[in-house]
Amino acid sequence: MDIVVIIIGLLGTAILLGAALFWGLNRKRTTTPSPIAETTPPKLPSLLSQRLEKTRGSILGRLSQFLNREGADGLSLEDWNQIEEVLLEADVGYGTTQLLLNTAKDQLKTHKELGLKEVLRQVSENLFTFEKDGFLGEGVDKKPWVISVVGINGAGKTTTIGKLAQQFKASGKTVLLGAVDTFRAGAISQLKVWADRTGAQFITGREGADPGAVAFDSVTAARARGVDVVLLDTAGRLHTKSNLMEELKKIHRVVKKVIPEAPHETWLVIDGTLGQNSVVQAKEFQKALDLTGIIVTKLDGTAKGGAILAIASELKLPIRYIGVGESVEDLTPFESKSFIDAILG
Ligand SMILES: Nc1nc2c(ncn2[C@@H]2O[C@H](COP(=O)(O)OP(=O)(O)OP(=O)(O)O)[C@@H](O)[C@H]2O)c(=O)[nH]1
Ligand SMILES: [Mg+2]
Repeated sequence: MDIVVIIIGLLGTAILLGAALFWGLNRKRTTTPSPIAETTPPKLPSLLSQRLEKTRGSILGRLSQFLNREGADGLSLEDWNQIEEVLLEADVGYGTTQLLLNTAKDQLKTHKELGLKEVLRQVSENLFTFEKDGFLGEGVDKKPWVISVVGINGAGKTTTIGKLAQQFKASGKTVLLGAVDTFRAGAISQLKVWADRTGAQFITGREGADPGAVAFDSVTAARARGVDVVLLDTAGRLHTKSNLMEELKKIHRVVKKVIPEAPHETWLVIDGTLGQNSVVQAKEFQKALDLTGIIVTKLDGTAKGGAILAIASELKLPIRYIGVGESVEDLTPFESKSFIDAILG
């Protein structure tokens, strides 16, 4: 009997305590909202700004004291020299820096109400106006749409192809990856991993097989199977090795035997950490091949992202995508406005 009374007593106490706790918590939540919930959350920099943090630091971080100055009188000769130094150190390149600064000075003279930031933003954006930004989905009406991906060793070609395959698949396209790099040990299996991961079809030859033959087989198979997009992963090569550049031309000639207007796109992948040095290489590729676009990778780990301005203005080619990390989603169609916003704030 005593035990029953004790148990009932304990249960009663527990219920009362529980109710009090519940009421207390609820009251706290409903009647006294926390000050954090009432204030607007701090504005986070966009994901792109975060990924471009180092370049942002090297440009915005060092230019911020000048960016709000208005009109030509707002900046002294010494200021302009400092601005020039910042742009050169951010790998914008000598010619492009002069072009930007001269145009900016002219603009500030005629538009006294404008600040340096707006002017730099406008003149930078004008460097990118020769063709539509980005690529995904655009023009892919020919089947198969053949994209040849070229560039120096380690630029990020194979990884970029994997990311592209994922994005094309996600937009409902069928994809075939052609492992034309039969030269480097491990290159075929590296691409095969991406094919398996993304569910793309895969064509290759033996290690050391003729790259032209693999390109031929890839495009022929894609046409026979009604595949939407073919991505050809070519072997990395130095722009100075003329025999290897000839090999690329040969690959393209062979592809034309199957589809005369292919490759529809030839994208040069540039390692963004090389900064200004990449412009010379890119020009050599441009001399040898009909490049239709540029992809700049590894912008997440470098302060040299300003080189994109030099690449765009000197090569006069559209930047199709930028790589801002190693995982599949870290390839984004290039959009000049967002890029400039991300580095100029
Ligand atoms: N951080 C970062 N790393 C990248 C990016 N793109 C590629 N990488 C890395 O760069 C390295 C080289 O990439 P690959 O795709 O093998 O380069 P590749 O041009 O195919 O190289 P080769 O076939 O030897 O000519 C790998 O470790 C990639 O993970 C990027 O946007 N950001
Ligand atoms: Mg590769």
